[in-house]
Amino acid sequence: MIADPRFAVLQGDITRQQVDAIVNAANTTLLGGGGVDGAIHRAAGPELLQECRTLGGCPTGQAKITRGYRLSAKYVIHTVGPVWQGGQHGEEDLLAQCYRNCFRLLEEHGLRSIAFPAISCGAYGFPIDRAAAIALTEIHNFLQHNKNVESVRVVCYTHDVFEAYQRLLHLRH
Ligand code: AR6
Repeated sequence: MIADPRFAVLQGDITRQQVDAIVNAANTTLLGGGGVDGAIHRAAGPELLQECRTLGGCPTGQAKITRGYRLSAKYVIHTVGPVWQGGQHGEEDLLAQCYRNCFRLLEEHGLRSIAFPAISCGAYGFPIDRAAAIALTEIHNFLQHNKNVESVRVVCYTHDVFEAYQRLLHLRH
């Protein structure tokens, strides 16, 4: 499905990515947490939390942008994925909205490269295969309509997430 050379799935640490923006899987307070959120705040330094304090939180499915401070990435796009509650609470649509709102901010700021973690696939318990399918659909739709962006990456921290993406990519090819 995504045969676009601008797209890649890799295994690694998103804080090390040299892209215009990395995406943070945050919570509605935007004041930090565990998982990828904790890793991004540690790598960016305390100035990131200071800026986040000015944002007034973020509803689930929405996204807000800050600078990247000590990260290689110039910006952090903070989005809040849904907590998985069995699938009957709009979780799939909310997760799709996360990706769309991150891409909207990318375009609004004229940025050309972005790296996503597996939003909601850790503490928030979203089934990985379903989350990966949603991510791939949204990334595909975005790349179809946007020809200026140079790179969209999904950075998987764990092998199970990486394998889920690989399975889907093979199925969809
Ligand atoms: N680079 C890339 N991916 C990572 C990294 C990293 N350095 N560290 C973890 N992951 P999670 P969520 C993966 O729990 O499910 C936080 O406390 C991880 O293996 O970080 O959206 C927030 O403050 C998993 O595949 O985010 C919220 O309270 C994926 O990132 C809550 O967790 C997402 O796992 C959000 O939960």
